[in-house]
Amino acid sequence: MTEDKLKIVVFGAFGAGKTTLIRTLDPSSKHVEAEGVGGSTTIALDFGKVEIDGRHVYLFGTPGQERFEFAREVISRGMDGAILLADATSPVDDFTRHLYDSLTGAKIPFVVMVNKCEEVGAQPDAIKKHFCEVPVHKISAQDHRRSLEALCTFVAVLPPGHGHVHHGIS
Ligand SMILES: Nc1nc2c(ncn2[C@@H]2O[C@H](COP(=O)(O)OP(=O)(O)O)[C@@H](O)[C@H]2O)c(=O)[nH]1
Ligand SMILES: [Mg+2]
Repeated sequence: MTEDKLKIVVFGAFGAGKTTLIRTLDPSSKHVEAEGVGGSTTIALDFGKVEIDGRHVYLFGTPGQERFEFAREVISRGMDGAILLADATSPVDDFTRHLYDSLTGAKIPFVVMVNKCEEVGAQPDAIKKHFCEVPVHKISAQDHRRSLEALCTFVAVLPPGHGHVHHGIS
């Protein structure tokens, strides 16, 4: 098989809009939530697929709380690219900063998408200033056109995915 498969993982703090973005890009995406014993902790994952220029793009949404570091590590293994979502309606938090530093250090191709830009009072330019080393796209995850445009721009610069080279089992 010479199909080009890309694994892209969406990172971001709780509430940044990861689930919304993946659902907008793929309305039939899957959202899974699991509750811990006693209902104290909830872990949420998203999975969606989009085809862009004949390339199969698989989108994975990671848990957006710090304590789920292990789950993020497992989900992000073998990723071809990453999207970091930041919220334009609130200041950049330490966790988002931590994700940014980790992704920069990991040498994974990634972009920042500043979300909720259509909100009254959103300050996308102030947020953008925190992320100088990578491309930043201003989006609204509720807006299909803007979200897809940003994803397409990112995907266009990605080399063929690992799935192309290392075949998994199916
Ligand atoms: N105004 C606005 N709200 C958004 C946007 N994207 C997500 N939200 C809202 O932000 C909240 C958190 O979104 P969600 O996708 O669940 O975030 P997640 O925790 O990162 O998965 C929800 O109430 C969404 O409706 C957006 O582009 N604009
Ligand atoms: Mg979510």
